[in-house]
Amino acid sequence: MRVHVLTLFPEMFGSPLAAGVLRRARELGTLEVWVHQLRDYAGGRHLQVDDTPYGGGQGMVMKPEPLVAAIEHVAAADAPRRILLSPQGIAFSHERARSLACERALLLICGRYEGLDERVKAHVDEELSIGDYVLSGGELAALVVLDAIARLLPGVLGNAASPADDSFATGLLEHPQYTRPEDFRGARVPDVLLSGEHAAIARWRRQQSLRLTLERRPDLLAHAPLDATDRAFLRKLGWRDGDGG
Ligand code: 9D3
Repeated sequence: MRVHVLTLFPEMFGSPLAAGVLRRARELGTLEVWVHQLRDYAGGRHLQVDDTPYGGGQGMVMKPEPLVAAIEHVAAADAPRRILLSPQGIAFSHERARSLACERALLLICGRYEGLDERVKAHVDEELSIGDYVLSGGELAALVVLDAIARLLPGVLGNAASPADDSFATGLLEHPQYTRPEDFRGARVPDVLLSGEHAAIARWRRQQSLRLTLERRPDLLAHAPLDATDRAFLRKLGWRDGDGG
């Protein structure tokens, strides 16, 4: 997959792309990332990319000309899916990551200032937000989206950690994990995990997942694939089918 990024802060992408999964995906040749400086597409003596808002108000708005010139220049090469990171976007999700991982090329457009001229939106395919909090620009959101997609590309994780086992892939929060030592400052690893009884371990993990999801993210239970045993266990904990959306 080829991913283009359009930003006023290319330097924000250096370290994240040079470590971990993103580095690995690039080394494998599975992922190619091209970061473009938006200012290179600005005109005038001052290479201005922003201006005051029509109608008045606080802050600055990104001008349409540099953004659209950059989008058109980058998109001419390999017709990427054009994605604008924006607080007004649709909520990014693992499901969205999975479907974007099937694209041949993406263009991630990062805004700054109070936002961008509305007319730019006619030149993008979709708008994504990564959550209900205010960031100072789209760059960190683009990196979040890129990380979530890169780990789904074929061969990036290897067999050890299959993305199919991910939480949100199973629709539930993950069960707790333990490693050595058996006793850490008096806190012991649950006996069942030391028992070697694979069926009992699987049951315990499933129940922990269900318990944690009910406690923290009951909204997930509405869409999680639950069997009759799961439902019976959840009902014992006070869950009523239909709870939490
Ligand atoms: C003053 C009103 N704000 C809109 C909610 C202005 C504003 C805040 C933050 C305009 C742009 C930004 C910068 N944020 C992003 O570009 C962004 C973002 C975010 O702030 N939260 C979650 N996801 C995203 S994706 C891009």
